[in-house]
Amino acid sequence: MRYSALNLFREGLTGHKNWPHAWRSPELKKSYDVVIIGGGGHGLATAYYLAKNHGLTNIALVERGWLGGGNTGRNTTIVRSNYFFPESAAFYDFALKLYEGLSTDLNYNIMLSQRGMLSLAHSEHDLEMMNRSCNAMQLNGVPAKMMTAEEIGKRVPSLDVSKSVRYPIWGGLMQERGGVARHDAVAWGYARQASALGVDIIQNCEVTGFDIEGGRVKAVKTSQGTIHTEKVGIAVAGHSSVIAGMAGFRLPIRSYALQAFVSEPMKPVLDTVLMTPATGVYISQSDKGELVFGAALDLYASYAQRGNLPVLEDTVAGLLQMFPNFSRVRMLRQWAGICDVVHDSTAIVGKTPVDGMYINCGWGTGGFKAIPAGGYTLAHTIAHDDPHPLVKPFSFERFKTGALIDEAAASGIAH
Ligand code: FAD
Ligand code: PYC
Repeated sequence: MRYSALNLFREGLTGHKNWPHAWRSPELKKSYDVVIIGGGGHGLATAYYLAKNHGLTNIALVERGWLGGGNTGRNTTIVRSNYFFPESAAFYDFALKLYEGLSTDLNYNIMLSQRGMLSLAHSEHDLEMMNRSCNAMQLNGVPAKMMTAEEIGKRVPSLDVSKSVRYPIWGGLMQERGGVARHDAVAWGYARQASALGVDIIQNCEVTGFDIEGGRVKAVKTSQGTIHTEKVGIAVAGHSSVIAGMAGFRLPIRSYALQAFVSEPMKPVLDTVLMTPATGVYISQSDKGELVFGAALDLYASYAQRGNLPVLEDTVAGLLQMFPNFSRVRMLRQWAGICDVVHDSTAIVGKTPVDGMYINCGWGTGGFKAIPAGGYTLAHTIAHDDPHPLVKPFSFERFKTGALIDEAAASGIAH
């Protein structure tokens, strides 16, 4: 089908009856070379790079709900690589570079908007820490700059930069390449290309267990039947401990709800992504004009994917400290996703204690920005049975050796 203006108009009038499906919906086969669990961004990207970079196409991707229905479709779409340690900087900047070429690579517009990511300092201490982060980023080859309060006031005129507010602004750390990307498009773009390369995407297919013999995975049990395979990639975000439990190992993870909110749409008022450690609030404005914002994790571990009222109240209070003129804006909706948090705020990507089983998890509140690199490196790890160099430091082994990478400050959200 050609995407001419006339065709778009005709399809709009006829209920999209001739609209081509973006990906196939095949029957599940009895065996595959690789099974990927989880149809979020990380699982879909893994399947895509396995097919594209490693020539493995006899793959099933199984998703218990619908593609992107987990955190990939629930996040606030911020992409950035302003991390502190060299290992994280290398990984997240690789992710951002892949994002920069992703619309072309997937031939699908992911609406990447590099409008700048600005973290605000509200005390001398914040400013010193941000100076350190800025220096670290530059040393790691990631462009960044510090901004004064005056420069910030000019860049974000709607922000209250006066000295009389509860959290006066002392300056900020800017990554100009940071920004936002359309989250659904990332999932759909990877799905479309993975499917075109031969990956079988199976929705409404829940993994319920594994057959493991002599320490090696032999089959995945699902709500649609057993799939025989020697290689399994796990990318299930908020339910990693549940799947690990089915395979007989434990992860150093606690799972919390993280909420987000959108306002009614408004005319353009904010063209930079802002994050403020003092209140934990972050905010951007979507292309539709909605304010998209959120703050800290809920305070207690839970799998209840809805969030609670006290965090909502704190978030709105923090937002109004920054933007008193938003006080009459109406909130449109609220939602939550479950985030798997590791105590050093760094993900786990690599081999598991079960041979042939590989995992990508523990992104906490910040794995959307990681999707292209998470998929790329997990695909390499599965194809070679050897961790990609970028994720060697993110291995499961680090909890034995003690080589933790504490990125709590860079996570932006209180962890
Ligand atoms: P998901 O997209 O959650 O995919 C995992 C999939 O696994 C799900 O679809 C689920 O249904 C499936 N699954 C689970 N169990 C099974 C099973 N037994 N069988 C089959 N399938 C199963 N990150 C950022 O970088 N920037 C942000 O601005 C940002 N904002 C966020 C805001 C909120 C409110 C939340 C909740 C998260 C935010 N994040 C952000 C984090 C980010 O969304 C996640 O880290 C990322 O989307 C994880 O992707 P994923 O593919 O691993 O997981
Ligand atoms: O990692 O940038 C991030 C983020 C913003 C909101 C939630 N996570």
